[in-house]
Amino acid sequence: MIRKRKLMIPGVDKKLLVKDAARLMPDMARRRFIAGGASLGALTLLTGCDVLDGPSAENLLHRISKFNDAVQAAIFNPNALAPTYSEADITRPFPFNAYYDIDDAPEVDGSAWKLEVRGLVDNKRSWTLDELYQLPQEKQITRHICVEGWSAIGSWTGTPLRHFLKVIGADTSAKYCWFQCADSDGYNSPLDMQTALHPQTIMAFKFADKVLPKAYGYPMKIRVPTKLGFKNPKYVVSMEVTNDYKGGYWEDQGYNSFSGS
Ligand SMILES: Nc1nc2c(c(=O)[nH]1)N[C@H]1C(S)=C(S)[C@@H](COP(=O)(O)O)O[C@H]1N2
Ligand SMILES: [Mo]
Repeated sequence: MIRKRKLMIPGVDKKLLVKDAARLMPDMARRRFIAGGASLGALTLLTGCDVLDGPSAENLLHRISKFNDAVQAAIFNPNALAPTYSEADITRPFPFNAYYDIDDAPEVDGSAWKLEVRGLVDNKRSWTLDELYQLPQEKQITRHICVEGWSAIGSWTGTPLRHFLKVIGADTSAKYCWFQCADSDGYNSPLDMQTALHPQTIMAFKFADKVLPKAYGYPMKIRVPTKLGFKNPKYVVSMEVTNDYKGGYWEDQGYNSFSGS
């Protein structure tokens, strides 16, 4: 039974919602939810419901109460595809988010920028933006989900990371791709290799069909629709293929590195 309670903004008790949701889950889903950090964002990933409004918070608990074996199989399949949307679903304006204000976002000079490639790869040379633009690109319209529980649908275009990993001769039996960003106080994030090889994980160069704007990570953002927003590094300057867990900006502050499906 779902207890009726006034949920979400205003007067939302996030902790209670997360607890209620976990209580309703079958064991397997609960384990995955906890492995993913048991956040509002993880709830959004699991259910597809945007948590930060009243009706959908109730809808979310209702959906969880109906989780069955098929849903569980999907949740536990690391190759499951994130849902895709139409142009009409795109959130406008798309939110900016970082640990600083938009005015303090890194100003990257695209003509001088190079993507450094390090670690367990055959070819460690750096890549200019023009060289990267020659690689095949795909467009996706997917939902970006922040760990705090907000989400927004956006359109990103870029090169599947698995294609790039092949081109550079990466050892895909390694555990992580670790990304470093241009932010002045640093930002980095490790991505598990299985997710790096996921067909929807892309090196995004465009947002809404235009060159990725400064706000959203110019010149390159790793777009990972199966993971929470903080696992989507913007302003990427280097990638290291490695077996070492090197931590990440939010991961080091207690956010779960798994944070996704
Ligand atoms: N370099 C860098 N990447 C980052 C962040 C950041 O502060 N710096 N914030 C992360 C978080 S928490 C979110 S929700 C998304 C926000 O992306 P957006 O500004 O395109 O909405 O970027 C992620 N990637
Ligand atoms: Mo986020």
